This record gives sequence, structure tokens and C-alpha cells, in this order.
Amino acid sequence: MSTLRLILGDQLTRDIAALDGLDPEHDIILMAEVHDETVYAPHHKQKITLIFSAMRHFAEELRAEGLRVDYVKLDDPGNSGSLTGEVARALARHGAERVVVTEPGEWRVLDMMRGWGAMLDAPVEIRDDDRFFCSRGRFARWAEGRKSYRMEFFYREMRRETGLLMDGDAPVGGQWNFDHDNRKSLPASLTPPQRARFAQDAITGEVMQLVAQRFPDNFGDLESFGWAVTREGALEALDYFIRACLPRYGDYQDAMKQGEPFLFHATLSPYLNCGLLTPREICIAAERAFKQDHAPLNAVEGFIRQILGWREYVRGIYWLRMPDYAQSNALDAHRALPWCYWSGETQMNCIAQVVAETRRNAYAHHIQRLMITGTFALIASLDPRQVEEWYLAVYADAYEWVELPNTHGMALFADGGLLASKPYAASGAYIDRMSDYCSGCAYDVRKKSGPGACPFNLLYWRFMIVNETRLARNPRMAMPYRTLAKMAPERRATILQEAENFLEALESGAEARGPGQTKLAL
Ligand code: FAD
Ligand code: DLZ
Ligand code: SF4
Repeated sequence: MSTLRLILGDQLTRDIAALDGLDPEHDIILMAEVHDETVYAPHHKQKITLIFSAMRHFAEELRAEGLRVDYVKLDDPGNSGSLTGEVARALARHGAERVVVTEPGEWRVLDMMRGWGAMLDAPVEIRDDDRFFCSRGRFARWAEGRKSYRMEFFYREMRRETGLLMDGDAPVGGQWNFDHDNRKSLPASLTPPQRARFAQDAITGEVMQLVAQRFPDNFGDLESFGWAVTREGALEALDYFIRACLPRYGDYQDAMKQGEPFLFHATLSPYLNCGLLTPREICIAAERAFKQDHAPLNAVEGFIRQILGWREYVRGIYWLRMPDYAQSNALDAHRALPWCYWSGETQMNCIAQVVAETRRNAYAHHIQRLMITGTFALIASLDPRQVEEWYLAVYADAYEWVELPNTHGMALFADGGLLASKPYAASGAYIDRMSDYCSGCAYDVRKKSGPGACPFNLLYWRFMIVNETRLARNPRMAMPYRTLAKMAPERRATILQEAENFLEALESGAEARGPGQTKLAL
């Protein structure tokens, strides 16, 4: 009996569940580049290149092991353009009797797969994705009966269960979380480690040509592509991170610096999310660095928390709450995504820098995503769906299971506080404290209103005013609402009017020509 085993573009892990029990003589491994997966979001050119090149390299590695791989390229004649169509065609080609898949990362794809059994007239087995520390069932048990799902409590359970950074029953160092040590701004004298680009081989070159030809108008630079596309390359990137970046990862985790897109961050998420690295091996490598006195506890704990805590937690929330999760719009935000998110054409230096780096690298680090493009989207009341589509498109690591809770929940508070206990609203002062963007900006971060005032300042108070009935009772918002209570009605009106003028100028494109282009008449 022969089995068709499907491997998706983000399942490039040798011991993926779909390959368990593989019969090398009879079974066929199917991998397919399909039109539908390239267009459900307008992906960055580098994201498509990374996935296709990594898929093609992975297929070669499986073949080198003597396994039978049926690989369908995007421009192969007869390619049906969908995963369903390719599974159907492969079943017919090989006369296989059943299909085995690993559960996909997205609800959309799982929903599609659930229809395959009836449609294809062959049994379809969907296996759990056991690459995560926490299964979907385990998360649901943790969540049951809780009024709110705070990451910190989930994370502690994961620490206990995995034994990572544990000293018997107690956390190593006597504390679960060292975040208070991890908020330093970057000294001007400190140069972050430089990242080498991985050389492009013939396979990547061929994929880049295909992407240039098929997706010429997609967002992002293609020429600067330098991601690793094999497990060997991804392991090299992991090794470099542990050696050169991890020791200072904690200290400068929240910092931002113009011209330094990576700082001390791992830049490993694209590899983790497509399967070239596993979360377990990364956490073990980080823990080893602590045990060998190579990296301090605040750095290693902070790093492990991102993977063992946040990454597992957002996946848990996604599967617990989908498909309804994506529908909410708790702050009733409806403004269209401004064009500057794609073009970078704005006088706001912070946004312009992050968009330019995103275009060049298909990457921005967490604080840029959360506190620059994320905070702006929140305080300008941008439509969650449009913001989510942007985040799903522009980053090489973006898959809905991880993108959606981060955007919908953490950045936009569109879930009404399921994931975050308060909105991450901030004024320009926060950005000024944590970055050097403001010194090169056409706006004045110290100005709260009037000509040239930082738009984050205007929009911050606009956000507090328009959401007063929704947020004023949140105990974590008490401070800004105490300040707002003291604000004279005329001052409120001025802020609302100036913020509206700014948003209109942004929408029309006039803002990009200079701060004076907003009608700051009041
Ligand atoms: P590091 O800062 O070095 O962190 C190490 C690892 O921890 C990352 O590789 C990642 O796997 C994990 N991690 C860190 N923070 C998170 C988090 N909040 N959620 C899940 N995993 C986390 N991450 C994605 O992988 N894909 C996305 O599509 C994505 N979209 C995001 C959208 C928004 C609005 C925000 C605020 C965050 C998003 N993140 C996303 C989380 C985070 O920004 C990225 O994981 C991180 O920037 C990846 O870079 P890094 O590998 O250098 O991370
Ligand atoms: C993101 C992506 C893209 C662009 N293309 C493909 C593809 O052609 N074939 C494939 O198997 N997977 C692709 N992927 C990854 C899938 O979108 C991903 O597996 C699903 O979204 C489930 O997470
Ligand atoms: Fe951004 Fe305001 Fe600073 Fe300009 S002044 S970089 S808009 S925070």
C-alpha cells in the first residue's frame, strides 16, 4: 500500500509527523508550490523566495536520503494552483491509497484539509504538529475556566513542564522573569554585531528569477535576499546568534537605532516558522550558553521566554479562538491603512525607517513591530483587517497563527483585552526614549500640538479621548485617564481637530510633503 505524504512550505523539518512510519520504497512525499498560497496575502518577495528555495533544498535533501519526492514547481505545466488540486493530481499520478498530512499552521488550510477525505475519495489522516512544546489540547486544558489568559502564568507552567531554566521546582536565579533588567536604551558607543548575508546558490537564483517574473509588483526588495535556505545555514545563524548576540539580548531587547535593523535580536523566526529550526533546540542552545557562563540569566531567560512563552502562547490563543478571533473589532477602528505603510513616504522618521528596513530585509524586530507600526495603527484607529493583511505580507516569518494574535490582540487590542491587559498606546516620548529616530525627524517630539507637533503625541491623546468609554475603567489605564480628566474641553477639541487634520493629510498623501502640509490652523 502506498501513502501520499504532503509536506507544506512551513513544515520543512525532517522528523515532521507526516513522515512518521514512512515506507521509503512505496510512499511518495508531495511538495507543491501553488498559486493560492502565494496570493492569500501579498507576500514580500523575499518571503516567497525563502519558502520556495527552502522547499526545493529540503526536497533535494530528502531525495539524497533515497526517498521518493514528487515536487511540483509553480510554473510546471498542469500545476492546478491549489493544494487540494495538487493532492488530487498526485493521488491519481501515483495511485496512492491514502493521504497523510501534518496539521497546518492556519485555520484556513485546516478547514480546507478537513474537506479532502470526502472530495478525494481517499482517507486523509491529519496528524498533530508535535514541533511545539504545547499541544493544542494541552493549551485548551490550561485555558479552561480562566477568566483571562495571561502569558506569564502559562509560561511558568511551560518552564516547569520542560525543566528549562529550572532548579528543581524553583526557577533558576529565584525569579521567573527578569524583564525589569531588559529595558536599557542603546549607548551611542555600542555597535551591534553585523549579520552576514547567506550566499545565493543556483536553486535560490532560479527561485529569485521566478519571483521577479511572477510577482514583480509585490512589496519588498529581492536583490538584498540573504536568508539561509537550508537547515545547515539556519544552524549557522543559530550558532552566530548564541555567540555574538545572546549575551546582550536582554539588555537591549527594547532598544531601536536608526540604521541597525537587527541589534542583538535572533533573526531566527523565519527559520523557526518554516521548520528549518525547532524551538526545542534553540531553547536548549540558549540554556547551554547560560550554564557555560557565556550569557547572563536576564538575557537567556528573556530569550527563552519569547519562544517557550510568547510563541507557544500566541499559537494556543489562535487555535483556541479561531475562526471567531479574527472577527472582533473591540475599539471600533475603521480608518484605511495609509499608503506610507507600503511606500515609507512620510515625514514621520520612525515609520519611514521601519518601513524602509522592512522592505529591504523582510524583517523588523519586535519593538519596531509593536511600538512603531503597531502603536501608530492602534492610536490612529486603523482597520484591524487591513493592518493584519500588512503584517501577514511584509515579514519573512509571517504565518497567520503567529501574526494574528500579535497584531489583532497585542498591537491593536482588537480582541478587547484577551491577550494584553491594556493597549500598547504610547506617545512620541516613548519612541524618543528608546530610539534615536526623533533627532532626525521633521516633527518635534516635544511638541504636543500646533505646527510640527509629533503625530504620535496628537494621536495618543486622540486615542484616549475617542476610547474613553471603553478604556477609562481599565485599572492599568488609570494614569492617562487621570491626566485626561484634567484637560480643558477646548484643549480636547484642539487635539481632536489637529489629529483629524493630520490623518486626512496622511490619507491624501499631503503629509509626505512636509509637516506644514497638515492644516494646523487651530
Ligand atoms: P527575537 O526578539 O530574537 O526573539 C526570539 C524568538 O522568540 C523569535 O524568533 C520568535 O520565534 C519568538 N518570539 C518573540 N516574540 C514573539 C511573539 N510576540 N510572538 C511569537 N513569537 C515570538 N512573529 C512571527 O514569528 N511571525 C509574525 O508574523 C509576527 N508578527 C508580529 C506582528 C506584530 C504586530 C508584533 C508586535 C509581533 C509579531 N511577531 C511575529 C513577534 C515578534 O515580533 C517576532 O517573532 C520577532 O520580531 C522575530 O524576530 P527575532 O527572531 O529576531 O526575534
Ligand atoms: C507561505 C507559502 C507560500 C508563499 N507558498 C507556499 C506554497 O506554494 N506551497 C506550500 O506548501 N506552502 C506555501 N506557503 C506556506 C503555506 O502558506 C502554509 O503552509 C500555510 O499557510 C499553513 O501555515
Ligand atoms: Fe516618530 Fe514623532 Fe519621533 Fe518623528 S518625532 S520620529 S514622528 S516619534
